[in-house]
Amino acid sequence: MFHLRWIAKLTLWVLAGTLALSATANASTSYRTGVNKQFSAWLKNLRQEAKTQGVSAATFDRSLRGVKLNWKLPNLKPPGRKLKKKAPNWQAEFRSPGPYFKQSYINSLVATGVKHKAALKPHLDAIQRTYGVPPGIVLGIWAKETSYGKAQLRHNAIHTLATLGFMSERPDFFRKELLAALKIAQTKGIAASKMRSAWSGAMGHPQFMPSAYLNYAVDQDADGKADIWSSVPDTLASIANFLNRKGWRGNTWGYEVVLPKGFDCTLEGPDKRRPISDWLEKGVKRTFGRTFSPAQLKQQGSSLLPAGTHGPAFIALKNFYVLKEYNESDLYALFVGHLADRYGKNRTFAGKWENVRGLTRGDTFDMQKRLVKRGLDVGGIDGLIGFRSRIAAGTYAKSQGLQPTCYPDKALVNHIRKTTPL
Ligand SMILES: [Ca+2]
Repeated sequence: MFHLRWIAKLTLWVLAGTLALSATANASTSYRTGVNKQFSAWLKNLRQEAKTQGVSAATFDRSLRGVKLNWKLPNLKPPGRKLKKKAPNWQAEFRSPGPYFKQSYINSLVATGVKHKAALKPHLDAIQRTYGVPPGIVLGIWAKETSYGKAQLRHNAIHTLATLGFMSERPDFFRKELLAALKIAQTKGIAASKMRSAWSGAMGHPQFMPSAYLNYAVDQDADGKADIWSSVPDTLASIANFLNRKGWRGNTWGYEVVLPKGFDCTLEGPDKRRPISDWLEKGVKRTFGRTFSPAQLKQQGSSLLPAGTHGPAFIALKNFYVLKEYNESDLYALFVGHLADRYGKNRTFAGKWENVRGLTRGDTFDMQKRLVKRGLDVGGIDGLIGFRSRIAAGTYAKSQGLQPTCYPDKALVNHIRKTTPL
């Protein structure tokens, strides 16, 4: 009896569950039908705007034929719903900067890059003559963006931008990029189906957004098209043109250096740049016993300490900050510069990246709030350690009579908690 009753109960429960599920499915289907209708209206409106910007109805219809909302993209904000964004993991421990420069990864990029450098020499030389950007830097960006064009670009730029322009965290930004992509299809001889991109709409080997393509892509192989999807010369020249226009001048991004004992790590950052000769007067030296030429001594350089005093130190030239125009991370710019150096002589950093783990993102967030309360500039309370947070941590340590390392650790965070209540 009991057994039968149990089965009956279970059946009811399964039935109820199925009904509830199908009700949810129906609600979800009708919700999506509604959203698809809004998307169609949005496209109609966009078609008009595109027309006023010179995109013909034929180009528009051809480029967006069969477009569907892609519900799998990250950070979507569908109409009437909340942003589906992954919240920062405040419990997550920071990785130290060291693993970003994994030697096996760099060595494999160097091996491939050296081959490309030899095979592409005539193109790279011509590009350097025109844009003044050395081969290693151009190859370094190509490597970092798409592994020298090997990375798979899984999206059609126009289709992914249509979803992001319609329902994402930054709809205006992506809508403008979508219009720029349509202009490329209209005026640059590139078919929409050819414009392969990452989910974000970053296109081709150099990962240009469509507006960057319109501003910086060039036709190096003179076939009439700036083809950053299948022409390597066009790709490399487009990267070089971007860097030239952002202000790249000369041969290098900066130099690894050795700091003297007791060096003031709070002197980091682009607003404290000074001639390299001044840094030498403070006891800074080049690594591996190298010296600076008289011309180099006159260059303006900033001290750069991605792991504070717990890692290699660098003098960054203005060109380093040009690389940050490509991607705003210090580590990205350093990676490209370091890789460029290694195509010449494959030698790793002289300094050692120490393990500086132990802090969570929440710890850093909390520390930043307290440092701001003390009137220090942390460059934004975001739980991330940029150079302004490093300087603020160092400045705090100095004010407390502690030895500054300019990279926060548990002991420093606890010290700040005690002295600076919120
Ligand atoms: Ca071309």
